[in-house]
Amino acid sequence: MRILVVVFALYSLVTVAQPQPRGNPKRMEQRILKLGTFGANPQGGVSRVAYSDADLAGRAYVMNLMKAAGLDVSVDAAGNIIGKRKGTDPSLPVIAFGSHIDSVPGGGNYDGDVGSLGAIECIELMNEHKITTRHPLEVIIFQNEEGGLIGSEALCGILPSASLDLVTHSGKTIRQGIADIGGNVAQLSTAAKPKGYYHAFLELHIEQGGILDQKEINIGVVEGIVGINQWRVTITGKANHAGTTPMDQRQDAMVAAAKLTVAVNKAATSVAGRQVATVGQMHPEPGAPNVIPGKVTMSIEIRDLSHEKILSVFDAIREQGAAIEKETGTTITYELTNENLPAPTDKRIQEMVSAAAKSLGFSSLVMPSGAGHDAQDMATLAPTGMIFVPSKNGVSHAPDEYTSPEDMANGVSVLLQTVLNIDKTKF
Ligand code: HGY
Ligand code: MN
Ligand code: MN
Repeated sequence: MRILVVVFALYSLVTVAQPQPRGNPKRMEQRILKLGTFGANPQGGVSRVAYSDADLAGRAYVMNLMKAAGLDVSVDAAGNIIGKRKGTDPSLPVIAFGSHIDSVPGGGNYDGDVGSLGAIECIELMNEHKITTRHPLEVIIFQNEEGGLIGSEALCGILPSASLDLVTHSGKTIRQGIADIGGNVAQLSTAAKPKGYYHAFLELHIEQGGILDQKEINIGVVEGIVGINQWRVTITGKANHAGTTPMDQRQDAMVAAAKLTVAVNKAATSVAGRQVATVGQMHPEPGAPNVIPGKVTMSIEIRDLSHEKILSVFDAIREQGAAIEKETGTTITYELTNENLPAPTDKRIQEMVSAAAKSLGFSSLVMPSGAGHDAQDMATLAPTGMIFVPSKNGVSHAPDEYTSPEDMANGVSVLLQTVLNIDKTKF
């Protein structure tokens, strides 16, 4: 009898003391540098814009990693890459986690990539530690996140059909792009998942701001993701000779655009809150130094955790715009080209992420996301959580975007523990 007690005590000591699996910093670094070669820019960083050859090459690379990790890989009708791993109970809803690998033009090597490779790393750890889950798992690499969360919108059944004809940074329309990456626009609706299909969704992502880095905190527990509205603005004046047209007889679209840009900044800074507003694109026509621009197209983007705040800032801009039209003799029109609603994350998952970080010995901070993410679409389908890791000097969407191998691996360790905790939880 005594021997039995000793054996049992030893066994329980070993199982209880099992260290939690930890992300492999070397493997994460090796893979993110390899992924960074697809669309690499000479000045550093990447331009792996959606549907480009670099995007196709990057997708092939991550699909191979997913297959090698034993996932059953497919591309849905929207062009999202989905890697499935069986659970012990196939009747249970899916736990999904993932991110994107497309980048902005002149972007960095970590935005989206950490969460995509981190999801695959999570599966590698499960394989190495012979971990099985009750729920089936899906690793999702969403397509064209940077073009307006296109892949996750399609997967959530909320992609406006008008979006399909938007021309992307690759020069292709979204419709053409989806075809080129293996989707099938004619069957787009088959990519949409019903409520109840997912048990939960998690996204690991770089913070893209400087809070964690400055405060030297390991993990961000995202409480909510900002809404993003984007408009295409067309300003029409009158092209004329730059030399012979007196200053008081001009209808200069560029002057109107300049005044509107200042008005955008003023509308965002003149009220309290975290809202942000940006003019990122401006295109004067005909674009010759000796011709007064007769037309300017430009972008306006407004973000906030409150959709109402976004609309009120836009109203203030339009009011200013009306005065600018009168002052410059131009007309200004606004076309909404993208609207992603703000999304709070699930409180229970927030607590699980904080608990996982603590159990692994990491510091953590509950914080909002100023960047948009596929998770904000997934939050319309299932309880959703986001895990942030630090961005060096808070830089993102730029060549010197950087997150250390250790920070990437920490994020993976927290992702894995949270997935395993969700697997044991009935929401
Ligand atoms: O623009 C964003 O916020 C995200 O990086 N797509
Ligand atoms: Mn991103
Ligand atoms: Mn981005």
